[in-house]
Amino acid sequence: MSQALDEIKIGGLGASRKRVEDSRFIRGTGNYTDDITLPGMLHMEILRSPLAHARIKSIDASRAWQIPGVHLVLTGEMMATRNLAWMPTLSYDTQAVLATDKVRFQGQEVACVIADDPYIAKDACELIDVDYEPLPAIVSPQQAVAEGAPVIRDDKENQHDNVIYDWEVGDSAGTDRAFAQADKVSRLRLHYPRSHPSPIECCGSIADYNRSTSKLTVYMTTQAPHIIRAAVALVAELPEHMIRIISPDIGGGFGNKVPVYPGYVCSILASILLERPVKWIEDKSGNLISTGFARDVYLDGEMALRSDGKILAVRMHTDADHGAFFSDAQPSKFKIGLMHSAFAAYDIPVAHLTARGTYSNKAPGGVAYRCSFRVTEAMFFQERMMQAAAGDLGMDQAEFRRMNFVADDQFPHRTPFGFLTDSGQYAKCLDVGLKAVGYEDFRRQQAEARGRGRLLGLGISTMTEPLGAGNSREYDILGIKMFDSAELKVHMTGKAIVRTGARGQGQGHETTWAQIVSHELGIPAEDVVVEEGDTDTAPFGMGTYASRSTPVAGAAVSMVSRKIRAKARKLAAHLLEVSEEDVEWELGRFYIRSAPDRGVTIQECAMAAYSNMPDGMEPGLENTAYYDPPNLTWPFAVYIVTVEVDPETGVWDVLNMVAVDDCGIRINPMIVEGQIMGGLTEAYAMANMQFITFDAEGNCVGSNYMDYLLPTAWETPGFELHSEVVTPCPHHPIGAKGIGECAAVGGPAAFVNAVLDALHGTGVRNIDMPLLPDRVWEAITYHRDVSGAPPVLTGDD
Ligand code: MCN
Ligand code: CUN
Repeated sequence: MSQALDEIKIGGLGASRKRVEDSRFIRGTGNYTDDITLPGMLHMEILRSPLAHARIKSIDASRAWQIPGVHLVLTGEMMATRNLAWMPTLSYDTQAVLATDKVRFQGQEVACVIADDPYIAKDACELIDVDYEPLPAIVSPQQAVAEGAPVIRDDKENQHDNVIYDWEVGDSAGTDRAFAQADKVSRLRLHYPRSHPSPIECCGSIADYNRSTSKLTVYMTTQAPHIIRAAVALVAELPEHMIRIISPDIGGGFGNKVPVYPGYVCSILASILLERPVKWIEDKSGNLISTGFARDVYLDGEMALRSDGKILAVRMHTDADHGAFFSDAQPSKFKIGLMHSAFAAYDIPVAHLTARGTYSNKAPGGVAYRCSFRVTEAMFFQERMMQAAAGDLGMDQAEFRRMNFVADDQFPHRTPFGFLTDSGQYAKCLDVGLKAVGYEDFRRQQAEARGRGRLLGLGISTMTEPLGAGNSREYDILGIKMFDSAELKVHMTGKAIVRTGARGQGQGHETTWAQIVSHELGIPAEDVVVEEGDTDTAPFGMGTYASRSTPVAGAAVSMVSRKIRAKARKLAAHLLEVSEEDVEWELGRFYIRSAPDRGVTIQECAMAAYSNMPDGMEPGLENTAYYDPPNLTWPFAVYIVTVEVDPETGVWDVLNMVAVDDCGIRINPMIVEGQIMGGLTEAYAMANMQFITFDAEGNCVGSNYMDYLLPTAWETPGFELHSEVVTPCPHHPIGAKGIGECAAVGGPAAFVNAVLDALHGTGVRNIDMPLLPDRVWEAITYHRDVSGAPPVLTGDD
């Protein structure tokens, strides 16, 4: 206990330390990509396609070249001469850098102008004449596979239709057998609309090629700088040691800053050609129209049930709309990400999932927005299906979940799709949530209110998310194994610097990694500085997404600290003139077992590493650890929402929302709560207001914040967070599991389930997100399901 208290004092594990990075962010002294100005820097703007699908007959840039201040106009044709018109994606597909043959989505990059300032560049873009021959657009997976559909990717030799893959996982025959024995089969079909991470900062880069040193430095908004370095080395055929990627402060990523975008590539080529720094900063509509979409899947499935409520099997199918290029950033083995993490929390003997990915005339999508590779869609379907099945059985929602949960003593548990979950207390989380929301009481109120024509509803959602890819046996991106790293240097005065291969975008790594060092070594957290994002200084790592930082890089911070401690122990033995076996450790201090008063601090050991090391010992106190996790971490959460729906208008208000998150040991409880609140806010936005849709010509609706709504503090409901359930991760060095995405993953179904619960008895089984008032009203008024994306209204409507 006293160690725990001491540890809180020095800002170690469990301390709600204030975020150290915030002192610069809230003073306006952060250093974002757009804050950086280099001598002689030029500015790049991108000309984007106004059409979703069209053949390019010609591009005439002569008028643009004539504008004073224009240095370069890049077109696909010029890129092609350097073999850069196309680039490989992270999913073994190709993506046009600048269009040559056709444009395949509205907003696609067609040309770039590099000029003295961004305004000249923008003006010059408008003088580029592109002659397009419009082609019919495909905006859904259904259209993509229809007879006679135009082939979008006719650039690919063996591509004769719009299907990217047909993929399956699970046990098809076993699932069929289980369905044959079912007392009841419950079915559900739904659509998870296309959404966008929309971080405050858009994407951008400053490429700076120096001819005299042959060094290319790129400042850019990337969540994974080392991956970008490798990609640039391989695609542009530049020597890797001459490439330095620096990811400065990032104004939110949420997955938007994982992929490689044409703008990055063009700014790099422009800088090489012009031998001057070239800055590209995307504008808001460029960001919303062309980068990093998520979701856009149809999910279909059925559940085989025994009449007592036991789930016997699940069958799922998904149609995923990937847009014009298959550019998902995800582990290579899995075509539809980790969609097959569905139903991991439930004890279901057998399941089968089929997935079909198709091209469409939409911007490339499939980025996992705040989601460990399609887990959001998986959990949404799972929890909507659970609600539908409980309803079909006439069973209580909570009871149906509880009876099917994997029990605490069933771990390690093989999920129906083959993952191995290792820990959790699912029923306990549910109980805490039900108690907090006052379940029985609410059900009484609900019945009573109904008598008076008021519609109250309660929705439950649970989620368990596979966080922390690798292990390297199963997880790789383009063949690069997924693991991570940390380097720790303890200076002679006992102050330290830790660097990792991760790259925070607002998650608080600068605060929490120091806390891990503090926990392992007893060095006060304020004496540890954290640095990430510079490939010349940080050890190799796969970056920050899929909430993998704590499970992997965070674990590496622990492991490297332990290596330092092992060396410090030798130094302590030397200073205390005893053998190493006689030395004991307590937080921040080694002492002699038989004489506990005689000891040396970790700071004294650090000084000795530079001034008084034993004969033969290598000087210094520095080390690096690469960490390849034995398994993913499996956090669990229960989210419960209560709502009131106005039958006259379809408007629904959240009365209460309770979140019970078990992410194992919390390094910094305050940061964890911040992550949960942020995720719940995004979940609320998805359920309530957000969608990006396309008209029949492929025009994107949602390319500005009038159409794509972000929730403000005004709309966002309050959240009641519970932290009393803690199941340490059995294989993580400090027992932590990831948390960054959980609430965004599990949250949406809780809201939707609550609204549908309020409509109980009307026969309405599904309303697809977003639950806009007119859609809810339509369901109530006409007693019917409301499916698909909201229609696009045109001027004629
Ligand atoms: N943490 C903790 N105890 C735990 C788990 C985590 O104290 N048991 C802390 C971590 O130390 C870290 C934070 O919580 O400071 C999030 O940790 P983790 O769950 O490991 O997630 P990552 O750091 O890998 O962050 C990625 C995740 C993802 S994938 C998206 S998307 C997302 C998210 O984080 N993007 C964000 N949260 C975001 N928060 C902000 N402010 N901005 C973004 O762009
Ligand atoms: Cu999944 S969005 Mo986050 O992984 O960067």
